[in-house]
Amino acid sequence: MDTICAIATPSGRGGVGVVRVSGPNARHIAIKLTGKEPGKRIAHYSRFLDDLGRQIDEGISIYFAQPNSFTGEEVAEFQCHGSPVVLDRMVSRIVALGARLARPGEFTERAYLNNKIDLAQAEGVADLINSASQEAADAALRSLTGEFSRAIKDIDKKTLNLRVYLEGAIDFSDEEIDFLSDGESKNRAEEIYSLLDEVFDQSNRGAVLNDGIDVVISGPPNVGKSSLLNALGGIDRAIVTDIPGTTRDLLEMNLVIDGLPIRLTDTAGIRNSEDRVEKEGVNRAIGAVGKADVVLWVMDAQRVEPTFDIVAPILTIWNKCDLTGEKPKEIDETTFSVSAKFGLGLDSLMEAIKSKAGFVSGKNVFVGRRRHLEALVLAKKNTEIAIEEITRGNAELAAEGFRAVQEQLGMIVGNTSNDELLGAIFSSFCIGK
Ligand SMILES: Nc1nc2c(ncn2[C@@H]2O[C@H](COP(=O)(O)OP(=O)(O)O)[C@@H](O)[C@H]2O)c(=O)[nH]1
Ligand SMILES: [Mg+2]
Repeated sequence: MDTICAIATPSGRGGVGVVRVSGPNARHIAIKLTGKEPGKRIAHYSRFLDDLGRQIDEGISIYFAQPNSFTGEEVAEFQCHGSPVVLDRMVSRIVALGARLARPGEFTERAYLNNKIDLAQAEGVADLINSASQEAADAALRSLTGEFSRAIKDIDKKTLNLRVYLEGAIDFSDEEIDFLSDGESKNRAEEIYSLLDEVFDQSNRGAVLNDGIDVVISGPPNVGKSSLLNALGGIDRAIVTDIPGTTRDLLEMNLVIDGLPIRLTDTAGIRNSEDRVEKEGVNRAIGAVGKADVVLWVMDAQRVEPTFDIVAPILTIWNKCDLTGEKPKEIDETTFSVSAKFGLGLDSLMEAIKSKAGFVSGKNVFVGRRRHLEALVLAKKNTEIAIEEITRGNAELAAEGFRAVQEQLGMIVGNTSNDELLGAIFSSFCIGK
């Protein structure tokens, strides 16, 4: 391992800027840069010096001796004034003293390679940095601190124990003992399945929390789609007129509701039009509807409106209830009577949007990454197969199924991983982490 360095604070000016160094040269670099021997884990007030002994800046330096650092290597951190010029000079000096610039996520990658954290925890670091809401941050923290990994490892251990038990059945198959018919293995296998199911559910909820959802407002012209966007977003963003065909382009707005990031898109009203611009707008609207997590199909409550074939989960909204005398309300689980203009009936609509997208707020949500969910789905599938084999009395095939389960669980925490996967995970980090 060579020595890496990076500016760990965001680019631009700030009160403080931090430069991080990790690797075998870190201590040597700290001595050359500050002119002093660093104590371990002590904050030193230091002058930072260039190669001719001229001062670059003054600030705090901290040195962590191996293995008691984030990366598990020698680490030095220099807290300077948050000037891009100062930080650049610091980095140039450190590179001249024998470090190279770190790749994105390389500090965390080293922490993983040095067994300081497992892969799911490393992902938690990135997810915490990227989290857009309190709930997403809490979920990421559960991964970072190892709560998610512990849940996975607990299932892994139970799976291993059951495998051992089943192998016993294979070894003693000539004798009278009938391991598989006493129900013990099946009970244990079913417990594993339900634990997997629970973690999957917790992770799935976290995935929604992290990625957010795409909500697209669609419907015929002039029904109040743009008014609904403005009402849900709480600002006058889209142009509202009584002229059909006002909205042409897709108009996006980002909201966070109860911690759930929502991308709300207003679209052109769907109708046959000779106008080339409007036609293009309608095409884009249909494209957006095709990619939505939830479609809000808006109609004018004063009229009988045409329906439209949509594959995505859809909520039907009868708007302008103020004009019909109808009360704003939830007509059924997927149909709502609202007034966008007067902001009536929108709370229950918002709740429905969240549940339609599969979002349930609550505790114990894990940040679920796509790859975690995929691994858990496969693990569940293999458990099902193994349970079937137990029922058929095939201890050997059941054990084989649980071996596959363990492999999937190992992928999540990184016991079994490959360079390509690691590359994909760590390259999405920011530099300096
Ligand atoms: N009375 C009433 N008028 C509304 C309501 N929502 C929209 N409108 C009016 O309907 C017209 C079309 O609204 P707009 O939001 O531009 O519809 P869009 O073409 O579907 O985007 C405008 O004159 C709005 O003021 C509502 O809830 N009540
Ligand atoms: Mg509009």
